[in-house]
Amino acid sequence: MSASPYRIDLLTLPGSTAVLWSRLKSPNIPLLMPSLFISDLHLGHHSPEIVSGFFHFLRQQAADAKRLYILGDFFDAWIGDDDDDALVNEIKSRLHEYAQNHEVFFLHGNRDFLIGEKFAQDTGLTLLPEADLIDLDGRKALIMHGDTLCTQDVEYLKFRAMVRNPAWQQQVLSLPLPQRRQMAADLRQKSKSLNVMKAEDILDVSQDEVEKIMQAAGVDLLIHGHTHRPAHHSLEINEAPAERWVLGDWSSTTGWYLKAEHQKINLIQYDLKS
Ligand SMILES: [Mn+2]
Repeated sequence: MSASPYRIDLLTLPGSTAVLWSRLKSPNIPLLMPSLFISDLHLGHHSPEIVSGFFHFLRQQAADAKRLYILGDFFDAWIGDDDDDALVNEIKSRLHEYAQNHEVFFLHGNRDFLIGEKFAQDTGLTLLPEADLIDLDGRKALIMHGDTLCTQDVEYLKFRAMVRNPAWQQQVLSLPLPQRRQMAADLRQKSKSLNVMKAEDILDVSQDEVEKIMQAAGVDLLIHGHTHRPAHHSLEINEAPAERWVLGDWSSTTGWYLKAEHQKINLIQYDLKS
């Protein structure tokens, strides 16, 4: 990893140059190393451009990051950590390679909720709870996939309660792989009435739920994906300014990531081939 991209930023930071250079020399330089956030890549056999775009992202945009947070729906579907599919194995191996020099965190989306500890061990990433508090340059942020914020989608929340039940998961994961593959295919077919399976119809978050959860967590910063409505929203929590950042869903031509560094946050859309 080269530190050179950060040198120019020293000019804009407060404090003496000597202090900043000593920071650069230390092995742990959180202030100068960005954290990146992605979600909703929906990786799978149907999207070879996004898969290769993600590999490119790891080598380019994410090369100098300190931490990469994957906020769910990384895969379009997940049938169990024992899946021996060639594409799954390649994605795992690229993640593993990246995780040698970076910290990688993952929290579940509504499509890849069956990802488990074996996947985490195989790739070297850390599984996070479905909503987690993290420290961004001294600021507390709440991160989550975002599906639980869509409280008006009652049908989906019922489905979610079923599939997040450990007993249901255990039962499904004990089935032979070919049967699980078939189930995933059937589910996609049958679930077309469920909005969550149709990206274009995903409902937006409920503002009440956003405020409730931010108040409960005591944060003025929320980062999530899921809705495919990338944006920066300003709001008020406990009569103080707060913000909500929504990550973007990747397409065959476009990637999205959120970059937090130097106490600044930017949501970046870019051409997958750049
Ligand atoms: Mn989602």
